[in-house]
Amino acid sequence: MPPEYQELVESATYGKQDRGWKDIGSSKELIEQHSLCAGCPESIAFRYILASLPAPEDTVFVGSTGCTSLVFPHVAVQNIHSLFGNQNAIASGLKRTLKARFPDVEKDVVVLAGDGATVDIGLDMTMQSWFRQEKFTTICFDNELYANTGGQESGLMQKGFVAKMAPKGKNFDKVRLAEIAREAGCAYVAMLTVSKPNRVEEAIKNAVYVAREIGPTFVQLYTPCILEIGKQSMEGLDEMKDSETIGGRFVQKEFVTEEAQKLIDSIKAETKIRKKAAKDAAKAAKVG
Ligand SMILES: Cc1ncc(C[n+]2csc(CCOP(=O)(O)OP(=O)(O)O)c2C)c(N)n1
Ligand code: SF4
Ligand SMILES: [Mg+2]
Repeated sequence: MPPEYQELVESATYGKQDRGWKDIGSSKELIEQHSLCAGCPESIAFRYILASLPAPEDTVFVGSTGCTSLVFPHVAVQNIHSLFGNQNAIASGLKRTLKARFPDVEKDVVVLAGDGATVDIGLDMTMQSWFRQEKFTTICFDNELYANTGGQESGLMQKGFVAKMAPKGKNFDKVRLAEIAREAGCAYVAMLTVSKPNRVEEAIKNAVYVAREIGPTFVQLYTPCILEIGKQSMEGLDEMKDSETIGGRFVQKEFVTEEAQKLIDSIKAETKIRKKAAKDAAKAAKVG
């Protein structure tokens, strides 16, 4: 294994229960020489997600063509690249197969794809997996256009926006995907930007735990394409912060079923007890 990958495996991604966004300053989940544009918010979104997975060793990502897929060769988590738009169909088969093949191990399947793949070309596959109540998490990196192919209009693009390959401007509203996910049967839905890592961690953990026990979950993350909206590499964070203020299109939203909320509360309580016990044990070992 190349040394860069060894570092990812040994120092970051694997085998660290209760790892989270606070740990990313001391280790890395993503090789520095990744192929996203400098300052692209997708890179930090990837780091937060990878640091938040409850069991990265037993997680398989399913990706789709687009800027998101450029990152998968640079992370240390198993992943499958699917034909554009087919990601939720592939994930459905994969989750069922893993369940049959490893009945005693919890294997998490997480789809990670762009808005074009999730909403436009793949909407049928996305929604059918929710209707069937497939037990995996779908994450959409929403950059409000087709970035990888030069800026075509997407259903998640905001009304009136003029992109390089959509010169007349979008003439209908941004599709309300979080509401569609709720109505199509997702037990946990979150929509937010990646400006606040603690919120991203919470949404990812909740989504993965709920998908294990209850049913499909969906997380929509605003990861602006700085290149296509004409921002500099340092301006992604400000763009996300502006979009999440009151009245903005990315004000944080969460839809949680009663059953999912009960599960989330019980996992939080267990985690608190486990962390306190670990802290007490570390203190006792120091004194001893
Ligand atoms: C079957 C198929 N259709 C179309 C394409 C061309 N294609 C590649 S990336 C892309 C757009 C990706 O947009 P999105 O899913 O929003 O991801 P982003 O690049 O914005 O992260 C398209 C249409 C393809 N590779 N395969
Ligand atoms: S084109 Fe846009 S979304 Fe793709 S890597 Fe560059 S900034 Fe990120
Ligand atoms: Mg996109």
